[in-house]
Amino acid sequence: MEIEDWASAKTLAPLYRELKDLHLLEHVAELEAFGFTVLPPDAVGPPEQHEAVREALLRVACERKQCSRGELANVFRDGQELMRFMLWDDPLFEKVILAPAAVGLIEYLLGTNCILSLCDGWLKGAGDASTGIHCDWAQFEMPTFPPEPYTANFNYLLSDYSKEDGALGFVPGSHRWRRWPSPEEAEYWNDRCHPVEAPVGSMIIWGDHTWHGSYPRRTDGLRLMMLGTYCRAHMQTQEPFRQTVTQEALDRNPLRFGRLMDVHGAFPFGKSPPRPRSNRAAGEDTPPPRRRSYLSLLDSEPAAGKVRLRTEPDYGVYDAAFAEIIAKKSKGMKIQFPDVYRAKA
Ligand SMILES: O=C(O)CCC(=O)C(=O)O
Repeated sequence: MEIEDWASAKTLAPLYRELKDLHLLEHVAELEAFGFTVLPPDAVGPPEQHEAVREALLRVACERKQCSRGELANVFRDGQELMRFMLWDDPLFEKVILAPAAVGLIEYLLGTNCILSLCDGWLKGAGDASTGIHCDWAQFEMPTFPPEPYTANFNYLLSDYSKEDGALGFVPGSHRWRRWPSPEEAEYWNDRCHPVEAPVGSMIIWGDHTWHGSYPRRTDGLRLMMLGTYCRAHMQTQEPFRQTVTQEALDRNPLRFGRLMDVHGAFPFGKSPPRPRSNRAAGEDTPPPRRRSYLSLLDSEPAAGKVRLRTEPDYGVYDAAFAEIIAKKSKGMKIQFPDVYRAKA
């Protein structure tokens, strides 16, 4: 059928059309049915990209561990490490977190205004290290999950994955159970979960309801992976991208990157009425893209000034003059809450 811009479906309609054009609908169905899906390497990027990202990860790991390339396998023997906050360690990682197929599927799970929560490397050596069965739902005061995930991940495989290689494994269909595994269930599934066997360059995508863990690596060398976690736009991110992004990074990347960095996020409010976080506020002519508009997955044009760094107001100051203007404007007006049913084009 023809997917129109139905107001009720909001930005899901243009996203769906792009996912269809990119031949990704089968992955959407796998996410719905089983709670995870695997993108083949050619849907993620060319072989040179996989090789270059792998090299960058190894370079950063050597810098952080202060060791040579040849020593890394020993450093991680019988162990593993989630290397945190990698995004700014190599400009290549900016490309990774924008990978259209992965971000498209993640936007399907979290909404097209989702933001980046973390960007990490993961290295695991030969030996007994593994990850126990869990799910990534982290609203610990909400023990029964809503139908929708709040966060979603990609794992970008930078070495081949098999059970012997220490692959990630899933409990297919567990996302529908909408709860954490009990310790007994986690134990049960530890060596019964389905291992993802896939070549370097693949990306595994899943939402935070799906139970998963990993097998120990029984082959020599390192299992290498990059992990991206995205979250719903109202959430606190796990790593400080909004606080550390530079104007240069916003300029060299497409508009979607600024959204992923949450530079236009509305919160927090201070004492004064909130001012629109626009480029006009920064003294510029071009308005930024509206927070609710759809941004194409395929747009790769550098934003080049169209998105500006966030300017933080003095939260403790009450701007009486501005409050007066807002009060006058709204006299006799009904307070309008965002119309969640209308697509903002
Ligand atoms: O690969 C692993 O050991 C586990 C990965 C994982 O749990 C994750 O990326 O959330």
